[in-house]
Amino acid sequence: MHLQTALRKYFIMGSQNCDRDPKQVLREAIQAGITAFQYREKGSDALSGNQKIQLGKELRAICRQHNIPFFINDDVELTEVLETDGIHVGQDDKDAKELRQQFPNKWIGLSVSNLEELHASPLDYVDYLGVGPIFPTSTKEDAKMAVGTGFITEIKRLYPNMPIVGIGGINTENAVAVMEAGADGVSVISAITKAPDIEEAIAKL
Ligand code: 3NM
Repeated sequence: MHLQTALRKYFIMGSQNCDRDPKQVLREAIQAGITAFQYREKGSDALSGNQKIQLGKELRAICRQHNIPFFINDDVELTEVLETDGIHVGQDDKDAKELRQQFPNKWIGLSVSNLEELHASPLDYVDYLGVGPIFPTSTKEDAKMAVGTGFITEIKRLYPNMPIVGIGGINTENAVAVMEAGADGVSVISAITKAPDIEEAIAKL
């Protein structure tokens, strides 16, 4: 799959985001039309060790079965164990240049929250940027300040060829503004995991 196509409806989830079986949530989201998935076990309620690996294997298998690109958040070891299509890292995680050397053929995504981070980032080594939080969010415990959709337009002006996905507080109502600002896609957690109707939510994103 082409990366820009994959970014269009990019679902991120870990067990801590679900109040029911994450495998079932992922299956429903795939059925409803997500274009990529990121496994992100993070925060105080996250799984670790073998439990994290086991759920990762199950979610990876579901994505493989349906041809949905599978990304891992931050975890270099699981990138190898799960044979992911890509890895997404934050500013404080492993350096993108080193990752590129280690994984020449995987997609590498990097989070960017402001201009300072953008200018300090090794953009030559990443395949896409996760830009946000665009809107305020309570899903991420240490989220930075919301930047608004204008930051997406600004990055696209500076780097027209860099694929961008907006993240943070994006929902069925405001996703259109993120796309209109120039994003290639929207990445969401709670807009899907907390949706009363997953099918309807994903159709609107
Ligand atoms: N990263 P929701 S915001 C995982 O700004 C994540 O880099 C962010 O969850 C960033 O869609 C965020 O529920 C949480 O707001 C996104």
